[in-house]
Amino acid sequence: MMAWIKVLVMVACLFPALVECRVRHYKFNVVMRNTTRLCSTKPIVTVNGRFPGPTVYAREDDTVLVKVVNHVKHNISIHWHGIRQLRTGWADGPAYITQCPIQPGQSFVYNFTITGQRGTLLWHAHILWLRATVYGAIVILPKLGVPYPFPTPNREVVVVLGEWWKSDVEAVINEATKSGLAPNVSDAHTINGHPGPISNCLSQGGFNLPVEPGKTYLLRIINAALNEELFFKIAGHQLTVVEVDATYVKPFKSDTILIAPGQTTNALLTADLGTGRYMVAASPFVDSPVPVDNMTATATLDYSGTLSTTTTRLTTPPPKNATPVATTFTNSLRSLNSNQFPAKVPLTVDHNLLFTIGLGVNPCSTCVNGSRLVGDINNVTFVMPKISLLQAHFFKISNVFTDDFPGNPIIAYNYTGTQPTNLRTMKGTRLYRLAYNSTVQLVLQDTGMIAPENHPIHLHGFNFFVVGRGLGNFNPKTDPMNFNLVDPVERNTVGVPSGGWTAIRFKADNPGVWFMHCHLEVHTTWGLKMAFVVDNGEGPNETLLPPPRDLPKC
Ligand SMILES: *[C@@H]1O[C@H](CO)[C@@H](O)[C@H](O)[C@H]1NC(C)=O
Ligand SMILES: *[C@@H]1O[C@H](CO)[C@@H](O)[C@H](O)[C@H]1NC(C)=O
Ligand SMILES: *[C@@H]1O[C@H](CO)[C@@H](O)[C@H](O)[C@H]1NC(C)=O
Ligand SMILES: *[C@@H]1O[C@H](CO)[C@@H](O)[C@H](O)[C@H]1NC(C)=O
Ligand SMILES: *[C@@H]1O[C@H](CO)[C@@H](O)[C@H](O)[C@H]1NC(C)=O
Ligand SMILES: *[C@@H]1O[C@H](CO)[C@@H](O)[C@H](O)[C@H]1NC(C)=O
Ligand SMILES: *[C@@H]1O[C@H](CO)[C@@H](O)[C@H](O)[C@H]1NC(C)=O
Ligand SMILES: *[C@@H]1O[C@H](CO)[C@@H](O)[C@H](O)[C@H]1NC(C)=O
Ligand SMILES: *[C@@H]1O[C@H](CO)[C@@H](O)[C@H](O)[C@H]1NC(C)=O
Ligand SMILES: *[C@@H]1O[C@H](CO)[C@@H](O)[C@H](O)[C@H]1NC(C)=O
Ligand SMILES: [Cu+2]
Repeated sequence: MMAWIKVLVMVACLFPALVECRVRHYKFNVVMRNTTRLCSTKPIVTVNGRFPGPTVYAREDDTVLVKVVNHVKHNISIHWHGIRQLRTGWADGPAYITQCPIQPGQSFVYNFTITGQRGTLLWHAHILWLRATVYGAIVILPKLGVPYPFPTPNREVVVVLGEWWKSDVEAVINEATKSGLAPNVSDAHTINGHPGPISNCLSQGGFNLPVEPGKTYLLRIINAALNEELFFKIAGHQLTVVEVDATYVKPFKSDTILIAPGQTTNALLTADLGTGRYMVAASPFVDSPVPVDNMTATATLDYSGTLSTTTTRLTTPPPKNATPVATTFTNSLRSLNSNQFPAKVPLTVDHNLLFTIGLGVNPCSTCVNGSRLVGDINNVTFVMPKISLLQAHFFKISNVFTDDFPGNPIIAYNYTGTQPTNLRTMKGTRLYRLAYNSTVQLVLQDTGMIAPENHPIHLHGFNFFVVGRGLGNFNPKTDPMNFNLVDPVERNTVGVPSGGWTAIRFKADNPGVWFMHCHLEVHTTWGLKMAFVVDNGEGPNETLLPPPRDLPKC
């Protein structure tokens, strides 16, 4: 009898709009599935055989328990991208940073509580390139009875953007790792798993979004692509942006949304055209001379009652190098900063950091050119450890990492000027140590090594405020005078402009080891990554919990 009641409660809890549940159970079976996209059949790694994977629904303050069972031959781990994981770093997910991978045949229960967050986030695999097909949405509803700070939509729709390779993605990155050159770009972008009808594969339908005239829809847009920032547009309609990375923003209208891998955007769409069929487009944004998949993914917005003979009204995506469109969107983002949702920007700074982010070239005798492309932060190309950094930190295991990550470039140079002749980097598993509650100002400075490029930098375990942004080299004397310390946007992933810089601030109020990396997977693979280690504060509420018993072993 009790067992049946437990099962009923668990099932009911999958419908959070109907019942209140403080604990939500999910089961993720990692399995292979054959699929046909772009008219080619291939097996892909999925969760529960679904692509994109299942949406995780929860309410603010809920505890989420996800049992991940690995039925495939790859090691796996899942990251709950943007979830703060207060004191529960063990459930964060990046392989060899906070846990050893879940090996074939094994399982692990991710156990975390959602505190002080509501909105849209995403989950994805955080090992190798498996997140190409292993991803899905996280929808965090406000506490029961608390309304959105914007008009309640009639319906909500998850829109996950992705990237598709005809080949096996692990073969793509393995080939590149062997040659030392850049990996092949993808063959298509996708909207909810579909490249859309306008592609060189006529048999494919696309994602269809049915709407009724006069109604309002909340689009929960997620960029789960591996390597490309995307523009998102709907023919004939404006979107009202109300939230990014699960933080509310001051609403603003835009016909184009810019979204980097790892970012999320909630936007209201009013179906105010009465009838017809309208093209939805996701296209790349790259404003540097690097190879890019230039395919546009399409879907259809379909008004009820539209005749089947009606042609779809098309939209023209911005050119892929449309920096002004991207900049206008980025500059429109402001925290809501209301009484209920204040922007708690740190006003004092304990650690004033400048990190250069970019690429380099190191010798490699077995590589095609005798050299290998690498990524680095402050000239350190990160070397992955053999056991997780969080375990090494918690159990005080030595010789896994050092805590001497340079807070500033060791050699200062004109970062965005003429390319230096020496493109070499050094290797290391170096972390930057922060005392609990210390405040950080971090300037992320793009370099022109190889090519200036827009890097979406993601910090685990924290939200940060984006207080400033500019082109060229950051000027520590004049640029801080223009910082926005009142209502800067709060997020977990920020695009550093090509040949420019972005300044962020955060408070180190979460003990543990927290990964920071470029969310272009190709750059992460190349070593554009590092981690912060945040010490415990005072008392149990400021102390990292002990590891769960089923934490995977290496
Ligand atoms: C996928 O298709 C191949 C070839 O048709 C088949 O051998 C394999 O069993 C299928 N795998 C799955 C998981 O369905
Ligand atoms: C989840 O973690 C909490 C501590 O944060 C613990 O009290 C609870 O027992 C855990 N639940 C499971 C099912 O492991
Ligand atoms: C990468 O692209 C090249 C050139 O198109 C092709 O020959 C190669 O097979 C591709 N590699 C993979 C793993 O798909
Ligand atoms: C897209 O890229 C391919 C290969 O790089 C190129 O041949 C093609 O001309 C490009 N198309 C557009 C519209 O830029
Ligand atoms: C490496 O080789 C490729 C093709 O062989 C060439 O296009 C490229 O310029 C070379 N890159 C470097 C950094 O030497
Ligand atoms: C850096 O180089 C650029 C391009 O050559 C130049 O315009 C700029 O003035 C230089 N900046 C500094 C601080 O030297
Ligand atoms: C980076 O490190 C390499 C290897 O130690 C060194 O040769 C190079 O000068 C360094 N470059 C910078 C910009 O610090
Ligand atoms: C951290 O800050 C909170 C207030 O924000 C304070 O209550 C707590 O004592 C501080 N802890 C430490 C270790 O400074
Ligand atoms: C720890 O946090 C809980 C929940 O926020 C609170 O009820 C409790 O008083 C705190 N304990 C201490 C020692 O600060
Ligand atoms: C899976 O992870 C374990 C533990 O780190 C490692 O020993 C093993 O080589 C990995 N397996 C594969 C196929 O990468
Ligand atoms: Cu990058």
